[in-house]
Amino acid sequence: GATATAVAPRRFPVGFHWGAASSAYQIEGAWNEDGRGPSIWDTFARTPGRVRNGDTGDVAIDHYHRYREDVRIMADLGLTAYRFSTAWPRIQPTGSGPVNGAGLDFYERLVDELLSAGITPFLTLYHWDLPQALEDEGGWTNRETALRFGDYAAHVARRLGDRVEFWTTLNEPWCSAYLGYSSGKHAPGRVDQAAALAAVHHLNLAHGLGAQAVRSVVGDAAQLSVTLNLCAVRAASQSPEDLDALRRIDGVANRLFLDPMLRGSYPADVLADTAHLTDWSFIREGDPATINARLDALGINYYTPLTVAAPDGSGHVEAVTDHPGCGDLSFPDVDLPRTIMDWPIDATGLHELLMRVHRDYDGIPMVITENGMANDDYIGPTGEVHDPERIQYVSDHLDAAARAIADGVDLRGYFQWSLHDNFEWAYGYGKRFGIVYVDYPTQKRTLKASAHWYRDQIAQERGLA
Ligand code: PNW
Repeated sequence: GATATAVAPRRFPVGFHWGAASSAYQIEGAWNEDGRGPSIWDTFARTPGRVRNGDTGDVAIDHYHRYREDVRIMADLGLTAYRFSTAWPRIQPTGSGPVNGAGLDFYERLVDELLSAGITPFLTLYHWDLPQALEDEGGWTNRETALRFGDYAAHVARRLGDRVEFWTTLNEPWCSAYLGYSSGKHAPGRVDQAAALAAVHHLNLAHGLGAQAVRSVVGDAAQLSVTLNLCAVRAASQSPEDLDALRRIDGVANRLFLDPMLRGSYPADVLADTAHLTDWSFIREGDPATINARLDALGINYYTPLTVAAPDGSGHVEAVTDHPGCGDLSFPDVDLPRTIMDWPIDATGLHELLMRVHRDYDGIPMVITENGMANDDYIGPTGEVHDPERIQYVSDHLDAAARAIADGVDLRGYFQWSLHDNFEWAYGYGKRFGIVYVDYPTQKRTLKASAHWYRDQIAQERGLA
């Protein structure tokens, strides 16, 4: 172009991981191939009214058959890392019992393809596709599911532990527990706040058992983490009432996961706040120690901040709420631009969140395992895809991440959500998060302007440009 842009000084450490992320159910398709069993998302998506437009992941973006082309796209973008998840129901079709070798074969092919392209695999063991047979026994409300997860993790580690270094147990247990069992917006679609709190504990326990299993199979070579969608929560004012609302939502959204995982204990104030919903008797002796497995890094997904205020005085309590026990709180509108998900955009929330975790949890190394936005991309006359809003969004969030590094945060990587447009859960294919456009009828992939921009940005930050 006509404007010469000075090469910015490198703001990210040598060895920083530059990646993009995905998850099995959102991209793979091939729902009934090679012995895959049904998951709770197959069931949910087939239940009328649950997913917009009746969309399902049956075909998705057919990554199961097109993974070679997709790895070529990653290499072309200069990604140094790729985050994906393994589908439990491909590997154990009913969630327990013998391994389905054909299911593991697929991930072995994918990992080998990545490695030969020089791309580091970041493997997530669970991104929401619970085998339906386990849900039939209570799903995450049942302690047994956590034990089964530990076995599943060991199976994957035995097959791939010789070539995968970066292991993540769970993606966003907040979503599994609260969207799955409290507000019912995600599979399995239950609305029961007490069940959601039991799910929190069993997901935490699954994390601990999974981490233990991977560690014992792979040893110290494994880099272990969990990915949390921590809530960058702000109080509407500094009044004691609003600050107490902040404490409560932070407790349920963040500390209920962070404290047992990183400190080995549940936050007493949150257990007390929710005592009218559950007596927490499902926490057994020894569980907090199991959950407190040694982690090498924490994965953080960040999209948007959340502002909270005290109950409005009307006495009204929402019957259906994402956050158990928080139906009385209010969430005032804030004056910020929004994405087409209606999520407010504010990159300073990412800086706040990184600083807070760094300060409260002993400087733990972190990786931004998801960040990005859904957009109505504009397709130009020659098929080029324009998404200037996404470029601005990513650029601002990278600036915020760089600021956190300058302020002392040990940040190890940044992953775009997502590499491709894909199945956006309850929104189906209606919301596009990709930096690569997918024309669903033909499965044709086209790099959006943001993908070209990201390629240049990575090269520049790595000193290759
Ligand atoms: C994350 N919420 O999901 C997931 O890890 C991805 O699979 C997903 O595609 C991406 O973010 C974009 O949505 C979330 O309602 C879904 O607060 C919903 C919420 C948060 C995260």
